[in-house]
Amino acid sequence: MKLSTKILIGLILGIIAGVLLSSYTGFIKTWIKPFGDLFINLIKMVIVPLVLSSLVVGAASVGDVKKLGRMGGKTVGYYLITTAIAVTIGLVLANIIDPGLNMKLPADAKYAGKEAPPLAQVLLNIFPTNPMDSLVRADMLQIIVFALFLGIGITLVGERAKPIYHFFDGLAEVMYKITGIVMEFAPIGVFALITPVVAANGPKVLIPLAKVIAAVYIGCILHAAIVYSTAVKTLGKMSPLKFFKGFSPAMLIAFTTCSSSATLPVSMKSVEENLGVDKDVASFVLPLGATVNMDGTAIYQGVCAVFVAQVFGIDLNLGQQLTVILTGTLASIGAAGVPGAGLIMLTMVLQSINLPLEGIALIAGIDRVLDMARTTLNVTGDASAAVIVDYTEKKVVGKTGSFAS
Ligand code: DAS
Repeated sequence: MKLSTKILIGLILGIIAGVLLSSYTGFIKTWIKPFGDLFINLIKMVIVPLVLSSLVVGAASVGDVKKLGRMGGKTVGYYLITTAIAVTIGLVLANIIDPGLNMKLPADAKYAGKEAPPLAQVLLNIFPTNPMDSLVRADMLQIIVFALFLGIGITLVGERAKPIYHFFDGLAEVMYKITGIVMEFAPIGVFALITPVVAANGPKVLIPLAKVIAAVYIGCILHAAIVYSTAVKTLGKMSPLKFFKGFSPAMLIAFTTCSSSATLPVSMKSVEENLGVDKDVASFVLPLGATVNMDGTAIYQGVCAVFVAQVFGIDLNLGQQLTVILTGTLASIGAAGVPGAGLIMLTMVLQSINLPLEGIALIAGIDRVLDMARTTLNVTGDASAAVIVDYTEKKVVGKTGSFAS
């Protein structure tokens, strides 16, 4: 039986268990949830060495900085365009569904969470001052930047740096192998991750905010069905069915872990083994996407901005909605690939159009359910970029002969 089928069975059984055991939270907490935490810890264990080694090898084996620059330009350009479309879809849907109309904020609703860091600081922080510290803290953006410099440095030094290249090449292979072993545990891990979420988010929590949930889920499904299908078909020359089927294991892991970075090893394995994407493309596009490309989060920002405005009886004018598109895109770039990151970035979007942060307190209660959809879309957007960049790079190589390996 295929791994994705086993994971799907684990997901379905977990949902059923969550419904049946919803009043036995103590049992779930003691005997089920720990297996979910164990699974997340195991996949998190491989992220840093896997991303570092595969990116160093990716950057070094690209052979020349020109190709790296071209891949980077295509990747970032695609990410920005699809993210701006995503925020717009979120805004349009929310204006149609009106999730916050006639909803009153409970008097005790207070948002005491963290606020988003200023964007300039996020962009400056990308460059590490101490790469070892970045590795210890698993700061993915800093690790990516350091790995790119290291890979380019290996290329420029040439023969004498070959031992370093072979070390990272071997480490990448080992980490891929460990990822495969960990993934055998995925069906149990997914079961144990989804059961407590279903038990905690029963109808009593979800129904009052069903419109917000509907707007985010419909937005994510539309974005995947329209934008990604069109993009992989026209720009990546791949059938959308093959794309979604081949990437489904990673989508299921994203749905249950709510973490793009925890899903990264599975994303890389899925695009390489099921979609034929070259390793040096996957190890460049996916780690970058897992930290800066979050179309699901962008949709969520658009929907929630309108929701909070409606709860407070505030009409958003066109200027404010355009501001939401800009800040929603930037917020999704700044959000980390971890559970709940989008909720923190929402403070930036609301502040940009002077909406009260108290509105976030309402969303916080269902944020985990919204995070499942937005994280799944986030990682799927990264995979669509990998397919497109891989196809266009193969076209370029086809035209100009093989690159220096
Ligand atoms: N959970 C985040 C991710 O891993 C997205 C978010 O919180 O918006 O992609």
